[in-house]
Amino acid sequence: MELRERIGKLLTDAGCVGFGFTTAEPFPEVRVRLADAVASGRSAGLPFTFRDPATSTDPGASFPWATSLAVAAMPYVPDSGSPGPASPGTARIARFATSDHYRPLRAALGAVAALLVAAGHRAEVLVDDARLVDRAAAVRAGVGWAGSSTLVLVPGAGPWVLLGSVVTDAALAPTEAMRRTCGTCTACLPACPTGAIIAPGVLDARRCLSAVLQSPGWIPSEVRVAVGDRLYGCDDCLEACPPGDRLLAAAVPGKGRVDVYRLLAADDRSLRAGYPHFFVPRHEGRWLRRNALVVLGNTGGGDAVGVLAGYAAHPDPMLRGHAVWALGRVADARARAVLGVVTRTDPEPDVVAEAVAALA
Ligand code: B12
Ligand code: SF4
Ligand code: SF4
Repeated sequence: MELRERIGKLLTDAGCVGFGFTTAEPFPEVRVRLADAVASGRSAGLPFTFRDPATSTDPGASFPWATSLAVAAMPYVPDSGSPGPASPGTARIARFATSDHYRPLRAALGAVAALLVAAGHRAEVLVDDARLVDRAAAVRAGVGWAGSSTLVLVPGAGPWVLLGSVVTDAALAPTEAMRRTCGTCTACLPACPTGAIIAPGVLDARRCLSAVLQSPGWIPSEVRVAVGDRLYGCDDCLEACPPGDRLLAAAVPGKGRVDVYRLLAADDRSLRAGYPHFFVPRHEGRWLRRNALVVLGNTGGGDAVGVLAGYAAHPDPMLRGHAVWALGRVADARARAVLGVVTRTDPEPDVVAEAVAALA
């Protein structure tokens, strides 16, 4: 069997729904897109591929021996399950993060790399790595097409796939890019709760809830209500995407919903152990607590006042600020009493400003 066929068989047997090959030549159009996103602020200060577009769009910059890329798409739905209907005091996790869904993809690509090495070649696995824009490789290798949501859509699975590559010095004949497009569909644009998809194929990450919930700092007040009951990630533009409907329908509800009260009572070590695959700065639990406080403000009602009042006295001013905002969302005399105390006693001007705004 030819090397390409053996790679394809390995990936298909491992559960990949798409694979293809492309050269390791640079992606000049994508480099321009990245630079444009950084210059306009649309990259929201995210590091990853944005930090050094010249490197992330040129496999040869990191791997001077690179000749080809073998690219694969692994579905994570229906395994991910679905969070099911919202219920007070709970938060949902986007399907890509209900467990470490990258693991089977990494394992499949690891097997491909091992095959290439055994055949006398060099090979390295790249998944969610700053040295390659995964979607650009997938589009050029014909694994899927670039959707208006910016996600790569794969026939049969739609957007519900994770992408990765093996970079190698083996000469693997390229597969053709897909001719398919989104056609007349534009469903993801209005489905986005914050209007982050500002034009087909253009995302403003400053407004994308997926970016907001994994970034450091205070959650911008203008998107806190839109956070709704999301703890981590956002699936709205994927759920709206018709090519993913069949897979989504097979995802059983009941996975990916978290008890917010339990999360807010947990110590740092339990939070790190409970969500080891979440990408939040330095794996600090405070970012998950911040997100949980916003969820409680959006969904908790009067039952949340006790926990929110406790957090309004937390030593971390960032958490106090979000607790105070959440108290303002609870139409309750006890919440207003706590807010009054905060306006008079909190040493942090930002927290006091939140309390004043919450009372207004
Ligand atoms: C930064 C990042 C984010 C940021 C910014 C996302 C963005 N749209 O740019 C944030 C935090 C918002 C994010 C969110 C999500 N992400 Co993310 N993220 C990344 C990361 C690390 C880099 C993406 C990047 O470089 N973007 C810059 C722009 C320029 O490129 P792009 O959108 O990725 O790709 C497009 C362009 O290259 C363009 N293009 C390619 N060739 C050409 C040629 C021409 C001529 C033109 C005009 C354009 C063009 O088409 C591509 C597809 O639309 C990648 C991993 C990686 N190393 O690549 C994962 C990745 C993109 N994320 C992924 C996932 C799963 C998500 C979420 C679904 C998670 C969630 N449920 O919350 C959301 C989806 C939000 C959305 N609508 O995109 C998957 C996407 C899988 C897929 N099917 O597409 C990736 C590939 C991780 C992985 N290895 O699987 N993500
Ligand atoms: S992930 Fe959510 S916030 Fe981000 S573009 Fe998609 S729908 Fe909008
Ligand atoms: S919702 Fe429609 S327009 Fe958006 S990515 Fe999916 S198919 Fe394309």
